[in-house]
Amino acid sequence: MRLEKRKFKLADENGDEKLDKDEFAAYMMPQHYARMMEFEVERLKSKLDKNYDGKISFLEFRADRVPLLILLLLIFSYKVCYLLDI
Ligand SMILES: [Ca+2]
Ligand SMILES: [Ca+2]
Repeated sequence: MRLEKRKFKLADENGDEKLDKDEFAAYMMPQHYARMMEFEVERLKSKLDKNYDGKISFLEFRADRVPLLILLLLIFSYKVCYLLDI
């Protein structure tokens, strides 16, 4: 399944194939939703893992810093939201 379709299905919490306000927010701001966060981490990890061994080596890490920075920002913002309970 294509990534965007998977992301849409994850955001569509009630499975009606439409995004209501809260589901759309989950799609657009996945860092605030635990069910979306796991998808985003996996998506970025897959992008970095150039040799498909399931792990990120330092060379892979260095080769693509921008997605990693995004991943770190997503994790950080998710943790802040969790701590602030928002
Ligand atoms: Ca829905
Ligand atoms: Ca790898």
